[in-house]
Amino acid sequence: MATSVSQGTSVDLSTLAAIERRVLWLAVRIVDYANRERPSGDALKVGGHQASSASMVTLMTALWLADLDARDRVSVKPHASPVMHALEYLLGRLDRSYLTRLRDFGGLQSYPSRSKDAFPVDYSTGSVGLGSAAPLLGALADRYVETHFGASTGGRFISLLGDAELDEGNLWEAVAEPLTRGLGNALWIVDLNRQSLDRVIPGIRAAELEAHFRTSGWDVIELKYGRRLRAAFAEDGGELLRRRIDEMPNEAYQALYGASADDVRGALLEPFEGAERESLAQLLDGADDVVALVRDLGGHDLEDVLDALRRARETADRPSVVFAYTIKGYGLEIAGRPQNHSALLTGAQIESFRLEVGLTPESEWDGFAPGSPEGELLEAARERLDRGERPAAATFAVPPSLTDRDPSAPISTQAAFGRVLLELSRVDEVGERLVTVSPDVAVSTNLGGFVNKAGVWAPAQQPVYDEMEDSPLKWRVGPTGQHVEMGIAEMNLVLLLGQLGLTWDYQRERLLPIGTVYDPFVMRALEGIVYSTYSGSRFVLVGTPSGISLSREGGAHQSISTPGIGIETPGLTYAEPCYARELEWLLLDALDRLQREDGESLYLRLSTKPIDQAPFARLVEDVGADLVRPAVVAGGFRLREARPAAEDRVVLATCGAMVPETLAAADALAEDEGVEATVIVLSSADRLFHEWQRSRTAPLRGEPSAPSHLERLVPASERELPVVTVIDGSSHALSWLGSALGTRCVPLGVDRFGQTGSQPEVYAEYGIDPASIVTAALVALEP
Ligand SMILES: Cc1ncc(C[n+]2csc(CCOP(=O)(O)OP(=O)(O)O)c2C)c(N)n1
Ligand SMILES: [Mg+2]
Repeated sequence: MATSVSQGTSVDLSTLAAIERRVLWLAVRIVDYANRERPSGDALKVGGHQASSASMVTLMTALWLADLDARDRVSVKPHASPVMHALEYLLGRLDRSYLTRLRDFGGLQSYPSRSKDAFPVDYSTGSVGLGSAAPLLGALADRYVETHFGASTGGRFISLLGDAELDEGNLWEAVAEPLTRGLGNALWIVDLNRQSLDRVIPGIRAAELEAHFRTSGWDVIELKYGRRLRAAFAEDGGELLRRRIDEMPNEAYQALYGASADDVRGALLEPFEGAERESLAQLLDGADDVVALVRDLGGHDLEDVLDALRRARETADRPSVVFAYTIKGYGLEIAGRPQNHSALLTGAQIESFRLEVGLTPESEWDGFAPGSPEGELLEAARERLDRGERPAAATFAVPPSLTDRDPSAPISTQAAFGRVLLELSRVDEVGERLVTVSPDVAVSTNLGGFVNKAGVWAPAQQPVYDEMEDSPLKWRVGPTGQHVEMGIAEMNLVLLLGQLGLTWDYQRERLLPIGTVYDPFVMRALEGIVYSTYSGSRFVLVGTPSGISLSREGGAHQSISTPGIGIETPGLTYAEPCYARELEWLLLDALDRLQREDGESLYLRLSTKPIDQAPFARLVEDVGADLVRPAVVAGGFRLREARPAAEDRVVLATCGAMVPETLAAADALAEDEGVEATVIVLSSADRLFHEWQRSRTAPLRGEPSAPSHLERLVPASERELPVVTVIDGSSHALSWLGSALGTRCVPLGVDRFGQTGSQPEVYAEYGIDPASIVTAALVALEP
């Protein structure tokens, strides 16, 4: 019996093939049961992907059972999740009860999910391109923790992706990033079935795609023809057959599926004439089954797949990609059909498939008996894949504060961030866990000081080039560096940040990752941010500079909707401080929170506008840091008090760069209009809102509702007062405050694209200058 040596042990191929068949059955049946048998509870279709799963069954069976070990981490293309469920079940790592619970509430997730699935999933996938790029950046994060703490997983970071997924540009950004070159611990396997969701992919793109990888230094392994085709190529006329198949557009090749033997023969012979035609005709006439011959693809040949995996394993100096030619719907009636992406087998087709695999309605969910050849192969794989007990990553105590002084000169939040980071780098333990990442904007986002001190990271020491001599930047580049300098692609930045924020899980070594990006480009990176937080990653993202306060940079660089994004993204708290110490407290608190089991990430929205620190220093002096600090961290503090006796009173609520304008408006209201204003600063509108919202909705969850910070921030005596909200961003972000306080609210902010000008000019144009705030307060006061 044929065997293949893998992982130092030989795998019996016929046993592996028997399991492969069962995996196909189970994956298909898992989707089938969810759609045809389980009561759905609503009128919507349940869905699931039998054809996309079938396409990967050979690849995944070979990978799981004869190649992977406990150190490897794998990302599975979203539509092949049932294959993973079938394998995990056969390995005894997923309870049988889950097989009938695909897409059920509390059951198996539609697409692999780290946070929601009932069994350990290495990588979440779903949005094509992200889950498959993430492991490449995970391989990079692994190198980082290896060079710093000797904490590599020791394994590989593997992506299993669809061929149409390669349309997603972010994958190519990740491949092109110089830091991902040479990562021998990365492997991609492309399920090349020539079909996307809607159609057969036009043309023959594989050669072009493979060339892109080669140019970027990858080892490209092609698994194109199965052994029957290869044998046919070696015969007389075989070269013609190869040429014909190679040159045939995908649409024409795909049309051969489901065609009769005569039609297949006709299509293959079509371009040839004379002697060539005769030679190929002879070859085809001699073949036992032309239909099976043209379908003989490498991605469904277990032995070839194992050979390819072995070669990839041996390539340690650069990433590998396997182009595995497959058939979408392999082994099923829907194989290769153009519209099969969401097609489901009929009840009759399921019945005959069940018979074909030798199962009955009673035995259809069974695994293999212990002691059977299949059972033994599975047991060996289970042992190899067992990660055992892994200690939790250590946590690091963050100091309560770094300074007890406010800066005497005006300073922007962005500059203050740079200083705080530099001071943090000197703190024991915490300092060495810091890692910063920036997409070519380290200097312009004030990481320069930190980078000068901590150095730039590279896996090996780099020479210092002479031209750097006159530069204020003294960047040492080597394995002890703590700043990862990337190319401009913002998606790479946030995906790497996401992976650095998961080393507590993958390598059980905790990092405190901080990424900086120009705030408007948070939107370019947005899906990667969501991907990372959905994956349970913990990091600090700094968007700076932000808003129209970046006056001279004009509309293309002035962010508007990022506060709303921050408020609305789960797992990420948005904070927009104004003062240096406010920023320091928020950041220190975040570094503590991101280490907690139920922790979260922080998104800091900063600015380059120099801010006079005196109002905050006075507040701390008057009230005491021990009272101001918890309020800052809870999302808001009172900066200026209205005289309670005044007849006309308003509440002005603001944050970040708008605090000075709001204070000026409060003074003008008092002096010119006889109106007294309380100024509250929303250090984190996100935290303030969500805590208030949770307290309001507590009874829905059967919990008692405790007062929220908002009620402390605006006591009952002020709650009826009209409120004006002011933000350098979409006015909508703070406008909820009116309804939260149950009062009239005039929200000010930036609701049109920005433009170039001086700060006072643009503030006036967009209605967030002191005069506009005064007018808004008077409007709010009107009965
Ligand atoms: C970003 C994103 N866009 C669109 C989709 C919807 N979608 C899911 S699968 C798919 C096509 C998949 O084709 P391919 O990658 O070749 O996988 P196959 O099913 O052929 O294995 C599309 C467009 C998605 N999941 N994510
Ligand atoms: Mg495809």
